[in-house]
Amino acid sequence: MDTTRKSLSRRGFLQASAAMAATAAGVPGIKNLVSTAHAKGSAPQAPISSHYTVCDMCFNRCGMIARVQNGRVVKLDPNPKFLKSRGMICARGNAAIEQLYDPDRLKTPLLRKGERGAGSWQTLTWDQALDHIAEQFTRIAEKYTRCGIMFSPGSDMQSQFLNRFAEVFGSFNITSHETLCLLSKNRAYLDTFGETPYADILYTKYIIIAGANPFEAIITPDTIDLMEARKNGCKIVVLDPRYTKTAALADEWYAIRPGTDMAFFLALTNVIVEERLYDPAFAAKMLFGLDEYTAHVRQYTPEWAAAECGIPADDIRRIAREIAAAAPTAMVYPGRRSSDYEDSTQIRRAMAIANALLGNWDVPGGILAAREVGVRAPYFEVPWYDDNPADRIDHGMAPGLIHHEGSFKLMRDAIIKGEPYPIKGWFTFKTNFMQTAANRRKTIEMLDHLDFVVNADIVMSDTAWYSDLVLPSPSFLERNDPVSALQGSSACACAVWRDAVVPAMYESRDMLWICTELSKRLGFPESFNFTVDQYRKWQLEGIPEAYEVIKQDGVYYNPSKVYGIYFDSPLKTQAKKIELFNQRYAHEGLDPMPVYKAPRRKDGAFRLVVGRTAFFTHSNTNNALLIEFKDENTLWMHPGPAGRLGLRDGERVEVGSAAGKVELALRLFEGMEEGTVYMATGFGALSPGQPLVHNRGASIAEVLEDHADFISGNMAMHETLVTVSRRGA
Ligand SMILES: Nc1nc2c(c(=O)[nH]1)N[C@H]1C(S)=C(S)[C@@H](COP(=O)(O)OP(=O)(O)OC[C@H]3O[C@@H](n4cnc5c(=O)[nH]c(N)nc54)[C@H](O)[C@@H]3O)O[C@H]1N2
Ligand SMILES: Nc1nc2c(c(=O)[nH]1)N[C@H]1C(S)=C(S)[C@@H](COP(=O)(O)OP(=O)(O)OC[C@H]3O[C@@H](n4cnc5c(=O)[nH]c(N)nc54)[C@H](O)[C@@H]3O)O[C@H]1N2
Ligand code: SF4
Ligand SMILES: [Mo]
Repeated sequence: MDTTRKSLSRRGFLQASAAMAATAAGVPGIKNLVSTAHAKGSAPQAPISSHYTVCDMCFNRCGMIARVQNGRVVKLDPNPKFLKSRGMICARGNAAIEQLYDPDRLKTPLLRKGERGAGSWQTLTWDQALDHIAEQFTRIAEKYTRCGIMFSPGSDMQSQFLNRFAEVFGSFNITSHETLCLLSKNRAYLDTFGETPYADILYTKYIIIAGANPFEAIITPDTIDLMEARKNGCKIVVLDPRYTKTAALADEWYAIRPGTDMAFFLALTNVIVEERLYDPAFAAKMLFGLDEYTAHVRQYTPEWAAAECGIPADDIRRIAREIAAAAPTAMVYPGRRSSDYEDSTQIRRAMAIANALLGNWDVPGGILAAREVGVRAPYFEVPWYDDNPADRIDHGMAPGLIHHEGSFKLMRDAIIKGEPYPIKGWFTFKTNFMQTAANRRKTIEMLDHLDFVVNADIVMSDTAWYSDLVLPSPSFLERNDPVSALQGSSACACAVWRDAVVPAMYESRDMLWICTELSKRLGFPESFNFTVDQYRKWQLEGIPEAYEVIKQDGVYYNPSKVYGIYFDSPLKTQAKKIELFNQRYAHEGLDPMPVYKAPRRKDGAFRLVVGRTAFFTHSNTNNALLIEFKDENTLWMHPGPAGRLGLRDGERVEVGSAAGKVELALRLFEGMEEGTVYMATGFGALSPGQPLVHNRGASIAEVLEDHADFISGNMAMHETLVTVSRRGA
């Protein structure tokens, strides 16, 4: 593998950008810009063409204009017409150029020789690679049925092709990174409002943010809107065991004890119902189970909650009165990642119920349901295979499993056990479970039960490193992608597609091409007999005007009404109202209203929590520009407990849990709740193919124990208790 690093340094990158000329060839509607160097009379530079694209450095998909000179992408700018990202691209978006020209890119298909993870590879042609996959899939399907292969498409505009492929091939066992991400929150809101909501932050006047960090974990437009709302006088209250960037910009920050948010929200709603601070007309029309809920939360007083969560009772009472006074232009931020606790669905339901009592449904500054953009998934036939098992492997293992997502945590356990049936193959695309799923050793143990693992990535991730066959993918700047409907807040629901800005480099091939070629070898070519442009036109059949608009502006907005759409329609819950009391839960033996259970505690142990940094996306850390911000992760700990353990800032410590043990440097930080420790994700890579993070810092996936949210099956990543000691002590 080529590990020489010839790409631009950050300083060079900034200088090149500053001196850059831009002309508008290729993009209608973008004004010609003139090079500053040229304007000063220096030698004319090669012309620069501009091309719409959509960033893929994280799932937000912000609109971009790529500037190309001499066939190379030289600068990325925000697309000013792209409302969702409000004309912004972040540091990671800018660093996409480094991702494109990264010398560590995968270049050809590679077949493992020798042990998994030993690093011996043979170069294959694409024909050989595709024949090999077809042969292995056929062999596994014949012996273990078609469900014997698991498919894991990551977050990508082409993931729908791998989904379609899996369905036609005949496997029910599809799962995605979402089962490590937001399923608890989705489950909670589906089971309360009948919808997964969007937050109208721009207009809100009071917001409680608990278990989210939008000034670092960037979500568009929420992050930008929160900044704007703050300027407009919105009060921000943050509950986080860490003093995050969001906490730093908030009006109030509480270092809540991890795992006790439900206590806070039960007490908050106790004050709202006891003092009748809700709108009675809204309650009568929209809420189901208010009487039961009022009786239920009587026990959860602010004084009781204070003892659990560490936030003073007077503050809880005051915050409840303040937010109720600001309602309905007020909210508890629904958040996104909720792969936290075994009780996360119920914790998020307590937050959803607080929103219900604020009456903020479908109004400005409140909680809005997704709007129809009008993009549709083209219909296709799915064959029936008689010998397949009845259902997906994790069926019935969590009462609120979201069927098309499943649960990676429960599937991995089932594969290791071999029950209810064996899975022997795995196709992963653009996802890196070795780093992002809790308990790396268990992922390796699962691999020991698999005969064939194929992975498509742009670099040799840890998951690729442990695969049998690795396929080189083009980065987002090199491919033509289908239409994607984006929400963010419902006010900016839009449709986009992506055209290649530069041709695909090396031997990289996109997922549509791979699925098309495999479908020919596996006997269902009719399922992939289209070009991406034909597919886009099918997707846009309901909104044909969008096709030309996307070409012209790089984005299409569906100018539909934003507020008050669902106010007079029955909700999609069983009661057709907002369910404070969930009848289905009661029927299934689950708590119909959230019941507080104190988190586990152990003397001398700390709770390890996860969370992101502004300049990396998950495990995408091997980027020469971004690594300049932070080149190693550290263990964050409050100086109080560190002093009691005799640990000093900067020294190497061992962090151990029931899952594993790692070693890294200690960072003492006053802004930590005393029982909590934290480390960033994406370091301590096993793969030498990621030289900037290979064996650098430590992998949190090695120490995180794998627990699941009891209701949704979502990974629960804050359930790990660790001990911390001096290295070698
Ligand atoms: N410890 C810890 N674990 C976590 C989290 C955390 O905060 N801490 N967060 C959780 C959450 S919310 C999520 S969403 C998941 C995310 O989990 P993953 O989806 O596994 O996350 P990434 O690390 O982004 O992995 C993406 C992989 O895709 C590759 N890639 C990037 N671009 C392309 C491309 O264009 N084509 C192809 N084929 N590959 C590409 C990257 O090289 C990388 O290997 O992680 C979860 N796990
Ligand atoms: N820069 C950047 N932006 C991203 C991503 C990225 O990787 N990098 N990933 C994107 C993705 S996939 C997602 S899902 C979103 C995630 O967006 P968020 O959910 O906002 O992200 P996290 O960083 O996981 O924030 C969780 C916060 O909860 C805190 N916390 C831990 N335990 C508790 C607790 O018990 N109670 C409370 N109240 N707080 C607790 C953690 O310290 C952390 O600050 O971000 C997205 N945006
Ligand atoms: S938030 Fe940043 S990395 Fe994510 S899509 Fe937008 S510009 Fe790209
Ligand atoms: Mo996520």
